[in-house]
Amino acid sequence: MNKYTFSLLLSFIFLVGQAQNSLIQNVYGRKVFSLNSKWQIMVDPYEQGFYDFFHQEWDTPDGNPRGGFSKDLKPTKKTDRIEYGFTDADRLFVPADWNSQREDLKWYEGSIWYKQNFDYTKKTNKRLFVHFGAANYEAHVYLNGKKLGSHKGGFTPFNFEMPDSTLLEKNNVLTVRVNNERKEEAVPPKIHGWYQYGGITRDVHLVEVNKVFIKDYFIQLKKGSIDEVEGYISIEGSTASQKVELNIPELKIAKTIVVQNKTKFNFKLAKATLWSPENPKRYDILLKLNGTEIQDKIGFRCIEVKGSEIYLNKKKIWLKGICLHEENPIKGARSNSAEEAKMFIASVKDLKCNFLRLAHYPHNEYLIKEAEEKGIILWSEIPVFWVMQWQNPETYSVAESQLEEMIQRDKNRACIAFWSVTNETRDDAPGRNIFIKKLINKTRFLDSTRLVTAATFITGITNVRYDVKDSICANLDVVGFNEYIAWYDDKVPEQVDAVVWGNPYQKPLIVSEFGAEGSYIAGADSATRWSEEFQDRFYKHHLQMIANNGNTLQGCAPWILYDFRYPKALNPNYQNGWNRKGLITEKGMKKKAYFRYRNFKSMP
Ligand code: GCB
Repeated sequence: MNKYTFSLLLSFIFLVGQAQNSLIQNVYGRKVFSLNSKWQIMVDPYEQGFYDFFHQEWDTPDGNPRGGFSKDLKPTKKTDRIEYGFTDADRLFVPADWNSQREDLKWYEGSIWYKQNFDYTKKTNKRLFVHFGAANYEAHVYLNGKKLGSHKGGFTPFNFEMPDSTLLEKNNVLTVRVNNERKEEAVPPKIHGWYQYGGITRDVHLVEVNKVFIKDYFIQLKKGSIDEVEGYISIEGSTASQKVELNIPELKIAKTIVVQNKTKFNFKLAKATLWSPENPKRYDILLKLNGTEIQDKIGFRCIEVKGSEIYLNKKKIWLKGICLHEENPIKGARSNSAEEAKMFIASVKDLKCNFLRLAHYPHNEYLIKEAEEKGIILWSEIPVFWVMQWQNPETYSVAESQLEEMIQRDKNRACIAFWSVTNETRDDAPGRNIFIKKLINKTRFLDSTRLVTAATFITGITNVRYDVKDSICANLDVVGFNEYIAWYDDKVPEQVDAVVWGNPYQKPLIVSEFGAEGSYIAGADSATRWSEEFQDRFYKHHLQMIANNGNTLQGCAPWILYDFRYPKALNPNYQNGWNRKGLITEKGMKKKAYFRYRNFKSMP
């Protein structure tokens, strides 16, 4: 047995032992109790909470750990020796990264244990789940000392059922070990392009559902159609058929759909206003089973490729975009709130963009919903990034589960037009193409209505004519490429004007990144690298090049809206830990290139 077969076997045993419960669709539209607040914590760099003295996990296959911090033991007699304890003095906000909450945790990469107590009145006809919007990177979750499950991947949701047999009426103890160590085999890998914020970074909810409940649903226009809805509903808790009522009051649509396990349906939409950046119309949707209602707001739109062009609602569209990390630059912290989402989307609108590339991982739901409401088309991606362990089955399985969770969460959002499977990975790395092509196929299997894309890797050119070349392009619907001509090579911005992009795959091409660093430097001119003036000059020529190639290129998303924390940015004069390719500084100041890009008109 080689190393990888062995690790496949191990991951299989692991998955069987602690399967994550499949995701509940749209928790925000259901009956939930928020667990957002300050949680007690223990910083555990030596992993005492998870391993015993001989480095064996305290966890056991039957879900009943032999010891460790999940037990939350307290001394009861003066002879007791317990070398740990949660206290009120040590607390952190949830949701939030830990790095920005305490100076001593700024660079911490390891484990922190979280604890929260809650009361819950048990009801015979109900089931209770705990749902995490995200925890970076690996989370192990326990209720009253029993293991509920674990999850890998820092940007996608997961939930576990809390069984009646483990739940108490008073003082339930929920403990979570979150570990954010960077690892070669992880997704993203050890060296990636952003700050490794750790912690429970998105909302935590208790979700109460009926014994028999609607677990999942998909309601979107059928691929290529502007008036036919095609979808499915799936029920959990019974194999008998159930009557689900589906209502779209504004369109006077009231259907009763008989659902058994997972049932597909379709119906025509008469006279619906389609969702678009100009008119981001959404309809209230109600789904009801046995008197319990789920609420959603859904937009209907059709996104397609014809030849090498992109069409929205049967009309050709050009995507003027920008890239964004999920970071509040002003706080230097992960963002996860409706207010921050409003701030980001307001900047995107002010730049006169209709498109946003969410780099380099799925962003929080507040952002997606704000984009949906304000009419911004999104590109959402998984962190399959740079140098990965392409031949490690566990790495593939974590990438695929993040893809599934991303699509599962956002598949009813009209604003999402693109699922992206990778950013800047090498065509010639052994195993890479098999890995990526499997992800592309999986994406199409999970959602046939959207376009599959990727940001391919181009650092510079040798002459003025350039053809995007990457073996995965043949499998994509839309080809993204990142280019940094005149930043990461020895060209000067003026040489960019003459660049001509070829299109060997005859598919829509999007410049998914271009950018240069720009800081305020007193007395600098446009020849001064690192200066705002240089960045503006760089934009001038890249925008000219894009305009010259307007028929070949179907959109662009410059890198990036805000300066962001970047551990690779070690230039002591201009960077100091910040990637300065933003159009807005971390203090909120707009740079010169911001205004130039704002004035750039989308192509016809
Ligand atoms: C890239 C990466 C992005 C980096 C950027 C840079 O190509 O996709 O994550 O931040 O370059 O600043 O070099």
